[in-house]
Amino acid sequence: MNTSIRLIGVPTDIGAGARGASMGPEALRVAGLAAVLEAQGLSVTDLGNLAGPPNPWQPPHDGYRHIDEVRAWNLGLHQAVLAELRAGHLPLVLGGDHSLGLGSISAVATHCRERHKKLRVLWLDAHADFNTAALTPSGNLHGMPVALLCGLGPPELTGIGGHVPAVQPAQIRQIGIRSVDAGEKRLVHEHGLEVFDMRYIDEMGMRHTMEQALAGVDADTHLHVSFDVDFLDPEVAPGVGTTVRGGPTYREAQLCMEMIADTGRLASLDVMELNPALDVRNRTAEVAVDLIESLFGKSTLMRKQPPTRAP
Ligand code: HAR
Ligand code: MN
Ligand code: MN
Ligand code: MN
Repeated sequence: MNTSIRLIGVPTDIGAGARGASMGPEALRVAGLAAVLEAQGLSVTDLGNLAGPPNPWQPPHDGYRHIDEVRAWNLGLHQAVLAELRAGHLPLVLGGDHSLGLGSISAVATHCRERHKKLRVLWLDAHADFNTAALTPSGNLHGMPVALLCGLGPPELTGIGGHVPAVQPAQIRQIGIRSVDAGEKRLVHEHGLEVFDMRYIDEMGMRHTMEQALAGVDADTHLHVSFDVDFLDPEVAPGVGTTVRGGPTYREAQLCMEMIADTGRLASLDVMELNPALDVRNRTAEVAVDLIESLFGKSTLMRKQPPTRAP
């Protein structure tokens, strides 16, 4: 795995339905993110925060809230992530709300096209984030980045990386999903998105889920993880704007991260939707840092191989 990590803070809640994710980057720093990764032998450079427009807190226009501001933040993030990838680093984006997945992942997709790498995106979230202007109940763009990446939406957003669509549904696996709007459900089905929802995880277990989600990841694969902190059960992670009951436990989430780490292919990461204004003594930020530690290979024992099941 690439051991040169670059932290990119993106302090905005421009696409969210609650204010406060703009404080996410600092909360992750306060929870000790850089030190925890350095203790694992990784090299960490904190590039500080990107700048962008303030949140004007407007109602939707033509189905979208703050489309110009969302574009501005995502253009800046796209350029920052692409520059780090081209320079050989592993960008770790500190969000910020999940509308920023657009800028981050469109940059990763561009990099993969330049390097002739396969792309696999793991979207860890309670939500499918596959809404359009016609379907959204809120106009909040953090409910739309996956659709935008797949080319569904206005050109000023879908075209941010210059290639439309930025990614194909077949490159994406969604995990932990348990809140999908009625019209969004139909669109997810039409586009053949592969979704490991909570029902799947309950029935099959996290281990089998991750084996399926990671199937086909090989030495030529760039693995991107987009970690929406509301993926986690709200009992574990209350500090997010849109909690949904019935998410993965702390331990299920750890296994998810450990199995991603085992591939050795993690090449870029988003940590999104952490909202310190809604958190309890920075507990959610600390949980997120624990999980990121596992994602970068922290393990209890020096195992040569993962434990195997009895035949
Ligand atoms: N589906 C709802 C909407 O579009 C809620 C989306 C909430 N999204 C996030 N990110 N918090 O996953 O308004
Ligand atoms: Mn999300
Ligand atoms: Mn979510
Ligand atoms: Mn790469």
